[in-house]
Amino acid sequence: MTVCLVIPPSGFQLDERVFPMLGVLKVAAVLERAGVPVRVLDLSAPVEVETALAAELARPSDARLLLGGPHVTLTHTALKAEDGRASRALADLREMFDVLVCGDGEHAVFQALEPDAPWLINADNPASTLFLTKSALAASPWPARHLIDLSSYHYQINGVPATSLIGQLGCPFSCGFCGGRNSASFRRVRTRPPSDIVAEMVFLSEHYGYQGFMFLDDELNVSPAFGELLTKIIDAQATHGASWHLRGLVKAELLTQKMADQMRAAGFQQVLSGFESGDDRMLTNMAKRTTVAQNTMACRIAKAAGLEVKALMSIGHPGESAASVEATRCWLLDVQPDAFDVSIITVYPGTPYHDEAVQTGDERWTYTAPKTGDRLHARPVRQFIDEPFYKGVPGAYRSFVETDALTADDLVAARDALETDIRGALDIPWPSSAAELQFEHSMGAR
Ligand code: B12
Ligand code: SF4
Repeated sequence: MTVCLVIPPSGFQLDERVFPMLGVLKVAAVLERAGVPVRVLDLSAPVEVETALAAELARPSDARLLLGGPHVTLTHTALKAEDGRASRALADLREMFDVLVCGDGEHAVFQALEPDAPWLINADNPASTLFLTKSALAASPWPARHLIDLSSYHYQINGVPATSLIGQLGCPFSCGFCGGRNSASFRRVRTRPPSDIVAEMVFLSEHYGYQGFMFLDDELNVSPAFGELLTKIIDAQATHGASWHLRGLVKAELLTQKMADQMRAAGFQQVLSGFESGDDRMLTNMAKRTTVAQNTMACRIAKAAGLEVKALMSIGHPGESAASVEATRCWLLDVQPDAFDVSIITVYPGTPYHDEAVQTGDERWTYTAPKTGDRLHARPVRQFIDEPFYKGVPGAYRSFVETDALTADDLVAARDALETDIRGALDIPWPSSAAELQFEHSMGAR
């Protein structure tokens, strides 16, 4: 039996070769380690899609089709607060695939390959042996990057060739727009041993020549082991005579001056943070557990350490209004980030905004913020039809949400105006390359 893992193309990204898909490559790595013949079909570059499809997707009729990854995990998680939408969404997936795998794929994939595999394998459950414990995560192989053409991926951090890696899984917070707050895989912090993370960085640097690393962890500083990781990164560079450029996300109110200074010493050039809004009521409504003042302080701390700040902002929260968007504009002008982006929230299954909403109309669900009673109305995203992207082709932005004060079109207009205004005022250029245009997003390449 040969397993072919497919990295799917994304409908809206013209150039996807920025960050390789680490989850698929992790699954490839465990299969390879177990001696299962495995190939990765990387359809993430449109230029190759047609040829690849023609050549490779003529799959044998008895081949089993598996689906794993965050979307199936989150759709399954949404069943916990079921009102009919989640089972319909899961049924749609079931219609297209033979086996759905929720949660960590490292052990679950072997069950999915058994001849009598059930249609759903749930590894997103800490009571299951399929859920990776911290030690199982530590023992799991690094992503099998050698199975793709890594040289065709192009990403730089301040001029040095860079690639991505994951140091830890999970975030304990419960922001209303964020997927997985009811899912152990997404919520429970599982940290790889700092020495293993650093060994992967050394390998990537020695084997592929990377000098830059983007940490795709949700929030680096929710882990108590972050300080130890930074120390080990500093030591590794001294040992190997290297000078790495790093980027990663931090939770604003947890950023201390000592931490920021240590991050800078470790080679961090920029921190990204989901400040989201310049309006305290919006921060309350989204359960961000931070305030505007704390966000401002985080920017000052980062800048004092010599770190650039990328502010990840979003609009379209419960109760969003022209006044709250204006507060966000004023806040950005006040803190003057080095880079920023503004997205409109999309309500996905597995987020509190989705799971805690009630139907209030034909194709309309309403989430009410518990503390203020402010409302957010969303229409369901049809995963295989809609393209709920944050920023793909410029000018093609759409909103799937509205508030009592702002319609979907108002939100799009407010977002576009906010971005144009702030870029102009702070002299922050628009992304120029195709890769930047397509990957500028809350985890953005820029
Ligand atoms: C990095 C990242 C990105 C990067 C991806 C870059 C890249 N190519 O890797 C970028 C910036 C491009 C991105 C974009 C988007 N993202 Co994003 N992203 C993430 C993030 C932070 C980490 C993903 C990751 O690498 N995880 C680590 C790997 C090891 O885990 P994994 O991928 O889940 O894989 C494991 C399992 O899922 C499983 N598995 C995965 N694939 C397979 C396949 C098989 C066959 C099997 C058996 C198992 C299996 O096994 C793996 C190992 O355990 C996640 C949040 C998170 N914590 O996961 C959000 C997340 C995946 N993103 C999300 C969203 C919403 C988006 C956007 C739609 C945002 C937008 N509106 O534009 C876009 C969509 C892009 C697209 N391709 O269509 C949501 C997904 C919601 C959903 N229902 O799918 C998440 C979960 C964030 C959240 N908490 O809400 N994202
Ligand atoms: S947005 Fe960030 S802080 Fe909030 S729950 Fe998601 S990962 Fe955690």
